[in-house]
Amino acid sequence: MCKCLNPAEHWNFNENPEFRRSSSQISRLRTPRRPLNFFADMAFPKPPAILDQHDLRAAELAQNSATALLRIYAWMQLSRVADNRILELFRQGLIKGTVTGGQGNEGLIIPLALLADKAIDVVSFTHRDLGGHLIWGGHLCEHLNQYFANAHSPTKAREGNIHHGDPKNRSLPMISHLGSMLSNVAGCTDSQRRLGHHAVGFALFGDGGSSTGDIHESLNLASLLNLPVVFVIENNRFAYSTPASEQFSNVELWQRAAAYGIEGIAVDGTDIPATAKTLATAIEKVRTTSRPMLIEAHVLRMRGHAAYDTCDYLKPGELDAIVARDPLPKFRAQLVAAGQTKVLDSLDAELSEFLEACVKIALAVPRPSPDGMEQDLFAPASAPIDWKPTPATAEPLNSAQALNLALRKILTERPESLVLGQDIATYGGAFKVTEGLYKDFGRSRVLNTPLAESACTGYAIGLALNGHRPIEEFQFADFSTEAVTQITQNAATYHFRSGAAVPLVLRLPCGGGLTFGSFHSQELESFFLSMPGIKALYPSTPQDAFNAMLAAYEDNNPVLLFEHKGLYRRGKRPVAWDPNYRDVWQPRHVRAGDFATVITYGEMVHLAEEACEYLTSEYEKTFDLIDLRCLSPLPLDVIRASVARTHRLIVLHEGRRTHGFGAELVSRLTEELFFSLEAPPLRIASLDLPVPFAPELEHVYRPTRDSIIEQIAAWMG
Ligand SMILES: Cc1ncc(C[n+]2csc(CCOP(=O)(O)OP(=O)(O)O)c2C)c(N)n1
Repeated sequence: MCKCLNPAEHWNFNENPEFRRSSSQISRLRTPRRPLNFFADMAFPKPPAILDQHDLRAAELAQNSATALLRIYAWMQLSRVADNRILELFRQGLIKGTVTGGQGNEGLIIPLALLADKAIDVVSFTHRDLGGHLIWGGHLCEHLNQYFANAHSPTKAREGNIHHGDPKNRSLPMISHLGSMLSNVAGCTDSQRRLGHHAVGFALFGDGGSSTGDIHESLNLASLLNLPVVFVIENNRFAYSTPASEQFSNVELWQRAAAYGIEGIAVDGTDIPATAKTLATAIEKVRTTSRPMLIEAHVLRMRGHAAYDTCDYLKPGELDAIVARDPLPKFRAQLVAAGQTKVLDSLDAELSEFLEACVKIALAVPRPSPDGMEQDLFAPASAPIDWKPTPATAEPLNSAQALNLALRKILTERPESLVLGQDIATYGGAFKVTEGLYKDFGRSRVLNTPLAESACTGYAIGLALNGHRPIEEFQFADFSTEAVTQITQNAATYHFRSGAAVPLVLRLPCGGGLTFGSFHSQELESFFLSMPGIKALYPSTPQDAFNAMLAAYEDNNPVLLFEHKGLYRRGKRPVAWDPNYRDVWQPRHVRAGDFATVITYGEMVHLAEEACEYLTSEYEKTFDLIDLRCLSPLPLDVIRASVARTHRLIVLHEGRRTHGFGAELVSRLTEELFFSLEAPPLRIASLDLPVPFAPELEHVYRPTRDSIIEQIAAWMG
């Protein structure tokens, strides 16, 4: 049974009629994406009739149905000849990059994909699973378009090899970082269950991938949250050139299941009928119990890791021994023995003819155009949310309370929302920002997570892909480095490479000045924002914190919400529903002046105000002080106008100087406004050091009111 969620509570969520209403809103909000079979009405060759069937029923297997076995064979054979042909086309230079074949893996992936309920289930195929992609949907021509990276490629030729999927139909495209997709499957499957679908997730990975931390985090999370995910290890005994003996100790991988409190089994992927029957039973069990399961599938890799791999590392005869165990001829021989020779011969011929016809068509598709690449980085704006105007709070609020109020508003008005993070439930979060939410919204909406930033972020990505809108709290921004792959490689690239939106808010309590030392004080904005595809807000007042939370929430992209810890309890202000809350994506003019433009954000806004006040009274110079508020996409218009007027630029931030956010701001503005500048720009930032602990040291490390005044005064000469 679930150790974390009370199932009844979990399902209340789905029984909420308001939520059902909002599920339809959810699908409307999802970014429209060209379905994989968009070109289906174009002149695609008609597949052999047997391929009209993409499903397999357990009952058919129990009866040893000849048609069911032939269906498995047909898809296996198509997958095999397609993989072989793709390799040939690569060698002819017609496919670029590389290709990783699934020859020897079909005995697992074909029955699995046929048994899955493609209307509701979730999957992320690996680089050995072309057969699975073919079964899940789309015409063979479209899959070939992906390999040819042509104008009709489902990834718009932005991803190669087998990095495509069909997120609209819950086939989540892989990124290269092995292990990363497991938690996405877990999240998307949970989303399906929350929407009332009896879905199962299929999370596939190799024996090499089984060593990654993400695998452990994801298995633990799925077990803890009672997520119906079938985790399948495609154990072909090699990870590139590394044999299993150098990957893990001499253990059966399926036995690791016990450590997660879940069932584990092994299947022999060269025995097709047995594998199919075992999978059918296992999938049904996971579907009905909602408990995850770990399956170790013993499969073969009958070629090198990828096209270029010559397998020199294998012992003499080793590859021959592997090829001799090829499941496909073995299975064919069983069908021949059952009297199917003629059917098989004509099927083989038909499949080859179909493949050649598809190759011909895909080869004729024009090369891709770079048009739209930059526009596609971010998902388009969502439809505006009809927030209920709420009266101003009776008492003024600090930033932590303002964020809490915004979260409460979101959870109240938006049933697709949920909040997750470490210690955020009964404890209310390390900084009490989520205080009281668990009590009022329950565990299905306000979810404590284990210490697993990567899998929890991946889980949130999966939820977001299916129309939920998770808000994840990192206990300290510093720990987001544990989730760098999920944030920067996975979530941030999703729309560009697949057209799917990932509406995700990542809350990052950041900044120093509180004697928290190196690993609880950092500013990570330039670290993350050097990667494309991430939006970021950094509010400096309680009202902006409230507005930023709503604005980030409704955005269709991953948004980092930087929350300076020093601001959580710095001063209270009235906070009210603000119909112009989206203005937080633009800078705020804090004070007007004409001597120089000062650009800053976060806690530094307050220090800058004090410094400007002092400098104005001492030097009789006025400063145009701008609170940037939005760090990505960078809103430069207001700043340009100010610098064009003042002719002097000062950038102030708490992050480190080298490769800091100021470097980007200064170079952008200097590139454009060089000839209107009357002085070299001034950058004020922290030292290029880890954040030191003792207050005396941290005082020197980061800008203070006095050090800001000193540096500006020196710069003024
Ligand atoms: C996290 C990560 N590290 C390294 C790589 C480079 N790499 C690509 S495939 C591969 C081997 C994977 O082996 P396995 O998981 O057993 O899958 P197989 O290729 O054998 O199907 C490696 C090391 C990667 N993709 N991801």
